Amino acid sequence: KYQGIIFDLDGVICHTDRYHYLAWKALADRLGICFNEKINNRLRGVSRMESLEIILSNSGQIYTDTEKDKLANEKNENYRRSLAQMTPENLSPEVKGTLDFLRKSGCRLAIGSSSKNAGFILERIGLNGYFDAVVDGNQISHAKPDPEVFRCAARRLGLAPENCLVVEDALVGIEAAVRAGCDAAGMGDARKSSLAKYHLAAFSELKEVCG
Ligand code: B16
Ligand code: MG
Repeated sequence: KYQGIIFDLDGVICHTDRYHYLAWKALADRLGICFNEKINNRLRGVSRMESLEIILSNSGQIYTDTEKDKLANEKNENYRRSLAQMTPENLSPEVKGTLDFLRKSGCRLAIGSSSKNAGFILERIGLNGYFDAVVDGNQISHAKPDPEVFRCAARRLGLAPENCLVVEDALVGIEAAVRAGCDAAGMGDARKSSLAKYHLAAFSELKEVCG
């Protein structure tokens, strides 16, 4: 049984991954760069600037650092307009019910996200102050697949990584979890990961894994 569960945010707790996709798509369309769902899967868990680099690598053009900063800001402003419209209704009863169940069964719960908008998202969906620890893109210097975010989350829970399960939708996130010394459960795109110990078809399956 795991003493701690560390959740990725975008694509696991809520579907902000869709808003990331739409905001990057709007930017890519404006610049005339090819962008689709398949390329989008490579952005999961990856930092904002690294995501931009992946998109621009299909442009055949060179952009200066100042131009890149502007483009990343344009995308982030668009993305935050979507986030601002979120409400606690955007947190599914399945996810909330499962989190409450896991907490009642004695698990400590944390967020381990690459996003610098994690605090804003948690506030929008009514989970501000819910988790025992929140580690996000503002507190780490190396994004997934680096293990930093999950090592830090386990430490903040006061637990050894081997007593923690990480729940992820990104292949790089599963890699980060395993490198941190945690077990990993893959959802969505990360369900196909051979590094994941569990492959979840639904979030509520965590009740069987951890209950
Ligand atoms: P931001 P996660 C990640 O969050 C997203 O999966 C990834 O697509 C995004 O580029 C990254 O956060 C940075 O997000 O631009 O909001 O700082 O999945 O690790 O919770
Ligand atoms: Mg994710």
